[in-house]
Amino acid sequence: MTNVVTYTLQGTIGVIKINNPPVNALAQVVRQGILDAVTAAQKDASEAIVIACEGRTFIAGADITEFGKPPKAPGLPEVLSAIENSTKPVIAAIHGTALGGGFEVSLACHYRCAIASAQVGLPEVKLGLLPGAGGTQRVPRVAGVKAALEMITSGNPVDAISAKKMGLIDEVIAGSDLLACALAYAGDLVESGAPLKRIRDITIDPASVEPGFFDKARKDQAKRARGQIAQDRIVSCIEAALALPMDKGLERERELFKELVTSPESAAMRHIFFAERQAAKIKDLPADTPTRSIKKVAIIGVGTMGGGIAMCFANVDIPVVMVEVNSEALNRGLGIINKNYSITVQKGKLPAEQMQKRLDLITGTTDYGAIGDVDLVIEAVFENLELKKEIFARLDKACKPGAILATNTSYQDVDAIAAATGRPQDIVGIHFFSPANVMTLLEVVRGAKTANDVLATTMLIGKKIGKVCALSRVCYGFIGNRMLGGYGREAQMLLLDGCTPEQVDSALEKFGMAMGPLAMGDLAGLDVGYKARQARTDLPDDPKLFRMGTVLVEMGRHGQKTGAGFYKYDPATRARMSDPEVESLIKAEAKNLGIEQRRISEQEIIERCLYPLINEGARILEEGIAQRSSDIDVVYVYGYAFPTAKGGPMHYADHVGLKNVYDKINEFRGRYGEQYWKPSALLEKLAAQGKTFAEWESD
Ligand code: T1G
Ligand code: NAD
Repeated sequence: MTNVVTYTLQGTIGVIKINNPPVNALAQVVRQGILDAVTAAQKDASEAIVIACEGRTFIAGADITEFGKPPKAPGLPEVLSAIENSTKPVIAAIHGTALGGGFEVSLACHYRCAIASAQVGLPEVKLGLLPGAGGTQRVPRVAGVKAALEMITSGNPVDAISAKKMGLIDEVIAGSDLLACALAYAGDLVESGAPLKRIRDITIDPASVEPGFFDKARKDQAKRARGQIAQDRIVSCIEAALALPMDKGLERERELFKELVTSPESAAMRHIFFAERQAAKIKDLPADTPTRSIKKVAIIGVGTMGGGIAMCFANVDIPVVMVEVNSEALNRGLGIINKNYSITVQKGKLPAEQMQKRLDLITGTTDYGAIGDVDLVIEAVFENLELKKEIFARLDKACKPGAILATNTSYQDVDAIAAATGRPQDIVGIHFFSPANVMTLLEVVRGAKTANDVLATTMLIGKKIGKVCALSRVCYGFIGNRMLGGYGREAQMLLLDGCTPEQVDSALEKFGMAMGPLAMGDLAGLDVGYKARQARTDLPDDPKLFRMGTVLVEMGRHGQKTGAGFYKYDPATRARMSDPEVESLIKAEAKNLGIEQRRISEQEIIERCLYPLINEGARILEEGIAQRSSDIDVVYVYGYAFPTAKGGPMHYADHVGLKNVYDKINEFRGRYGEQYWKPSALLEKLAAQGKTFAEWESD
């Protein structure tokens, strides 16, 4: 027995205790330990066995770091059949999150008890996998086929009380001392002569689903899979649970699990799992860097972004003061917040009293004097550097020493904004994505003088409001928007070369992007990009550059907000429709520019849009703007809906092979010119060395 898994006899109950921080993942040593303990318990005086965990949670799944490596014995199925075939009742005592293989361990037990705050779930689909140790066969036997399908294809956890209603948990423990209660529960089971209740012995009523149920389920899953394949395989497993005897069903599940665990989709999604956690770590910041307490927040400007940002803080019970130029703008902004919460309540996703509680936390003013006591200010006024500098100079006077002053700018120079104050160490960029209360990403922009505790505090408060944070140094557009330039440019160049807007967007959507670049432009507003380009002085003097965007804006077609842009939009459903008028406009412009149009393959569309993005990502690494290539992947997956099943642009490039990417960029350089297609030095070097971005580490 190791100190990771211990086995003791407490009275007549054998207790298997797992202690494998941080989340008791089922590493080989844990699997071996459980197997040894269950085997030992069969021969000793115990009358029942309790499996419990130390630390913050019950087993949170298989050890994801072991995937992609040669499997080590014992396999989890072997451990689970030892539990299930135990001659003495085995009880799982659950706290925290029993997830994936951890929940499957408990489902192999004869009984499950949990504290009320516990959660259980099978999140494998979020890693491009499926429950590979009986979850797809045991859950439908207990909770029914439909509930199992929802639980396993969504991967979302279920709280203990709901799990009890579903039959997945037998006992919700009222007390706080889980082990004591579990021992008592085990004792009661022994005393009452409770049977060895094995889920595998339950048969599923074939009439519990209507004919064609699984075909419909496959179609539904395919609609929202965006390049993921796990959902489809999960439907097949649950179908097998209904059609096959348990052992055949387990075999089928294992087969499909093995297919997924070796798939590039799952490798990409596991990459993002760890990349997200890595991104939260700032390399040169000691883990024990002190943080400042954030008890009250102010937001300057209650426009599109300000309102959503306020909701993020009110949602975690932090009071917010909104500051606007006048009461009309203030009431408009507060009105939008109220409307957004009402919609969430109407959808049944938020209790009305919760809405009121959050609204009560949000107040408004036009007086900067009213924010002297806040701990954090986030500025979200018009995207104009001079205006932002003016506001920060005012904040410098109005706010208490030690308050963090942040800007939500999308592009502007955070150091220039900091220089407008006498406290540049307290200035940081906190770049939310629209809609701010929905999008998960937060780009934290580190100024040249930003203090370590300000950075550590910003990363921490970002996690507290449910965001995934990634660090960027100061440059125009930081990581995400800077890389987007080439992606958007080529999408419009492809129109002049012969594509229709639908051809460009559907190629990227088939690749897995939630929305193609031209439709995304229509959503954000073509005028936003147009104004930003008008303000820039460093763009090449090329009549082809963003030509169609300019033509459409000057015609008043600003996108969804004017009902037409690259597409026209159904006023009722907002559905996009191809517009022959735009297609003839494109042909006319191409003719004016002397461009001979031609048929263009989907592959070329994808390469011409994604490779500039990857190339700029490599420059961003070279310049130290991003700490690691996986941070860039996190930015794109959580900020720009890049498909998780591709792992982000840098992971995708590594998957394609940097030599291939480099060669293709060079080919485009030859065809379309040096100014847009010069390979970055880092890409050139790594391609020559046969290395990957993941292997490259900044010094
Ligand atoms: N394996 C390895 N490491 C893990 C891990 C796991 N399953 N879960 C977490 N970690 C690490 C994580 O990288 C981080 O490390 C630290 O633990 C804390 O995590 C056969 C195939 C449990 C809800 O998908 O959802 O079982 O950065 O920062 O916010 O059917 O972690 O500190 O070095 O996320 O409190 C299924 C994954 C696996 C659950 C805790 N299980 N984990 O959240 O902490 S597949 C999962 C989580 C499987 C079987 C299949 C969360 C959490 P570091 P954290 P947290
Ligand atoms: P917006 O035009 O919708 O709102 C700006 C608000 O600021 C308006 O309500 C205006 O009244 C207010 N304001 C202007 N001057 C002010 C002052 N002196 N004091 C107080 N309030 C003032 O703009 P937005 O889209 O919310 O963008 C705000 C900032 O967020 C910009 O820097 C923008 O680049 C950035 N941003 C926008 C998005 C997006 O998708 N819209 C995404 C990320 C970041």
